[in-house]
Amino acid sequence: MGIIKERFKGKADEVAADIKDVLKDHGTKKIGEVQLAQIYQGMRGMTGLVTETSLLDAQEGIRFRGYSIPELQERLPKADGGSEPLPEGLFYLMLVGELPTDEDVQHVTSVWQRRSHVPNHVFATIEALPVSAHPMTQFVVGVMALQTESQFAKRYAAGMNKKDYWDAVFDDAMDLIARLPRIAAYIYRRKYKNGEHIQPNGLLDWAGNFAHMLGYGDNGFKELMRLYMTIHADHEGGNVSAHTTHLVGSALSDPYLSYAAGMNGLAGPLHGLANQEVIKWIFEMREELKTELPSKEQITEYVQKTLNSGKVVPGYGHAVLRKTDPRFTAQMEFGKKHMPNDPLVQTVWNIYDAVPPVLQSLGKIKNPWPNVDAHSGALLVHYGMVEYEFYTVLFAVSRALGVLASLSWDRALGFPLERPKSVTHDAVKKWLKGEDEIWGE
Ligand code: HAX
Repeated sequence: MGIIKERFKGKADEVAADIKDVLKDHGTKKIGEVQLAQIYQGMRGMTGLVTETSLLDAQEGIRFRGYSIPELQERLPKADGGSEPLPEGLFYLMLVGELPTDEDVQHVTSVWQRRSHVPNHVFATIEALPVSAHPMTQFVVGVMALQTESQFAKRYAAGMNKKDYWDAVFDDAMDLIARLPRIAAYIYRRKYKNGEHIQPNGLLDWAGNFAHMLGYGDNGFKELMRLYMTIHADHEGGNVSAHTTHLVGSALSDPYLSYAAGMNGLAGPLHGLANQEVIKWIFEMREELKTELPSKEQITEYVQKTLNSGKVVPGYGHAVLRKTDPRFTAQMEFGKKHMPNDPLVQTVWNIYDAVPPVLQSLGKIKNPWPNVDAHSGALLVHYGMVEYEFYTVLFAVSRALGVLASLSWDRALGFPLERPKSVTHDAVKKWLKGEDEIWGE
């Protein structure tokens, strides 16, 4: 067994034994109280899942195994000469629950390098799609084509013992993460760079090599990718992409099928696609106002117009967070350090000043503050990546780290099929009249 696999299994066995004890002593204890509105309104605030890799606090933002983003920026290993964390380190932390050493991170890098080969039929499958297909469509199709390589699916078909599910899921998770940058870069070069592909550089770290294959040799872009891949990786378990991956995996669909399902959810505009929508919205505003740097007054007016036409302001609001997203702040700090005078980046900051008071004045929005997607596009454009339809693919590559570490935990802890109860509106009304006592009491 590999070093990380062994450490992961050791930790998972400890937690599994503890869960058994906790359930034996406290299994009937009530956690929260479900209100009728919650089952109609997206289950907000309803605790319904256990996800080990990270925990979201509405005021403070995300913590990965207890560490905030600034703490990770300080404590996770960096590339030589770099100052942003290596996402390999975050993956190790989410998986094993402890901060990695430099050697641990080098080990993850080299395992992913070794496992990064993508078979030709995956590229041929992508090539069968029109080049005009959205990059997220091409990406998910590529992942589905790669499912032929699933060790879980093969071992299950051969009659695997349920005690070994975690082992096959772990191996699929490592293989898939290793291969995703190649698939994503292939789609980018196919769609936007005349199919001029760039071979991987085996000397680079996972995110650095991804930047290289995308065609961005600049050290600043490599650093941005390391930060980007770290901060987009996980946001506890209830968001659409994480929850979907977990749900589909609970049917023992293999990690390729589960991750692809999750990424179909990430491709929605209220979730990960918001990152392309933000930059599209800013470009349209600049075009309409005929200025590179709209004033705060102009932005305020444009926001009103967006709201009046029945659209959301992309990049603002959140289902759980009630403060500025620390992932936004981390990107703002990156912008201040590397490109403080970039007019697009300054526009993102002016929007940050202008939008919250307008959203607050509507009185119905629970969180008027920016989320992760409000900032990311402007940093990418600075380095020349203007093709905003591709942005959600970057998010998807990063999100693999969190959802696949979580899927490994799901199987190691032996979590069962997820199957909550649903009711009809009619049944609710009967229950309210006291005519139906079957559920809810
Ligand atoms: N602009 C306009 N209206 C907004 C809004 C925004 N940015 N955010 C929320 N609202 C509206 C909602 O549409 C809802 O309106 P109705 O009552 O008319 O339906 C009302 O305010 C209450 O919504 P809420 O309770 O504050 O927010 P939700 O938990 O329902 O939704 C969303 C959270 C993130 C979906 C929402 O804030 C939104 O649509 N934001 C814009 C899209 C976006 O940035 N998505 C990315 C979120 C982060 C993420 O997942 N990244 O991947």
